[in-house]
Amino acid sequence: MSIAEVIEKVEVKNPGEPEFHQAVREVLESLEPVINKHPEYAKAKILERIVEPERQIIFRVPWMDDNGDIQVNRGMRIQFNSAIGPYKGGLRFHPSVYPGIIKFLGFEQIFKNALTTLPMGGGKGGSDFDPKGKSDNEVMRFCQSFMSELYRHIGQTTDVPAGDIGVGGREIGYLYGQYRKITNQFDSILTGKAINWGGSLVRPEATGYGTVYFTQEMLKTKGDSMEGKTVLVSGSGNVAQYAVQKANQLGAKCVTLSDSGGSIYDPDGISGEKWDYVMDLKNVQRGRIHEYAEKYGVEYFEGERPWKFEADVALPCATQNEVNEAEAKMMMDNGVIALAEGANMPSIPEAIEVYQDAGILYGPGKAANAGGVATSGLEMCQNHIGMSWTFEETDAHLLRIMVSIHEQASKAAEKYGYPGNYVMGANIAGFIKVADAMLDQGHW
Ligand code: NDP
Ligand code: 2IT
Repeated sequence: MSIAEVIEKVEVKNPGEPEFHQAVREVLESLEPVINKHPEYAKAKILERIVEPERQIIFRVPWMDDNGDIQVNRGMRIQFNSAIGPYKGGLRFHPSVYPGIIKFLGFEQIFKNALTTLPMGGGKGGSDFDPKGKSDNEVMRFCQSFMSELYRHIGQTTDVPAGDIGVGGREIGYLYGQYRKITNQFDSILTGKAINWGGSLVRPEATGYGTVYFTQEMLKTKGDSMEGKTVLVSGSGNVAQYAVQKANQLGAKCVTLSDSGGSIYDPDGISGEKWDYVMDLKNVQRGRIHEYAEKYGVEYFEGERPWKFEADVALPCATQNEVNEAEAKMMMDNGVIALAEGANMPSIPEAIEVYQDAGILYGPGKAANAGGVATSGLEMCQNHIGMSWTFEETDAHLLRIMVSIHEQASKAAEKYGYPGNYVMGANIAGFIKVADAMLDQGHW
């Protein structure tokens, strides 16, 4: 089957799942030169196999709200590919979750995890549960019910979930508590755990830090750095928060944040006490970003995304398809020279074309945001050896891994005739590692 035929078959077999189609198309369209050079992949039907999840689990999650009413949500875990290690990838709790979203994320995760240099396969899960406006007790009861089914499908050498949108330290705690209650085991079955019960230092920071480390590596190829750069950041959750902190540490100035309500623009930069305020607002008060504008007297743009301001660097850190073609053009006109994706698939395909036509440094999510899952791999490693590393040791591993991902993507892009194209490079390097493992292990 040609690449176009495989894509078409995915569309027919997975109707109504545009995000999954988009992710498959983006990866497979990069692979033409690889498939031409390696007929053994076509012979072993690697493409046809890699687009089909190894296993998909969908389950009922009933829970009781604070009024005593029973609510019912849908839970799922898609175990996509375990050729190079146990399934690994986050859980997303958001009302938009349905199999098409989880498949797109699980598919991306296969190649991202391959780039981390660590032995992790790809998977993803979640629920259409909306944590917004729920009490801690409601979130706990939901997590307990979710884990009461999920526990039988995961394991430290089988599948190790973690956080994603709507799943942070609080949810991982409740999920882990229920796993222990059911199994009587202190297994390494989740990452993103708190530091006092098996978590790793730097895991909370890792995705945001890693995205900025990757940006720094891209800038280095032009003899440039983060120092003095003005940065647009979207989102105000885990990834955005620590992207801002690391950018500040490297001498840049972050001027925007957003949430699903709108964006704030603070031309003086979000640092020091203002950054502490965002951490408290989002992680403790669970408030909205417009409250920042009210507190610091800056502008709030309701219902708008933060891409219209002058800047050198852009870091989309909220969600999929949050940069459209017009916004991408606006960024190019406003001076953006580097864009790295903290979020998964935040740029629509037409936006990516705009970046590539303009020749900016563009780091796609599966390379730029791999620091989160990489540090999850470091957390598993520490759990397995029964030790914990210092912040400095773990951060040094993270930096080394991000440098390696940049190098793998650059080398693969160059080898296959697309120098400087990190989309081609990341897709090709990630794919080859998994495809070779699948070849080695026979056709199943
Ligand atoms: P959080 O839940 O901590 O934060 C998500 C942020 O994005 C919030 O500000 C949220 O606003 C905003 N957001 C979510 N959905 C939408 C939407 N549909 N429209 C507008 N804004 C939205 O999640 P994370 O920071 O963990 O995740 C952010 C992105 O990074 C996701 O794409 C995730 O897949 C990716 N990622 C996360 C990793 C991790 O380790 N956590 C690792 C690698 C990638 P609101 O509160 O209003 O919903
Ligand atoms: O998209 C991602 O890489 C994550 N949400 C992190 C997954 C993980 O297992 O740490």
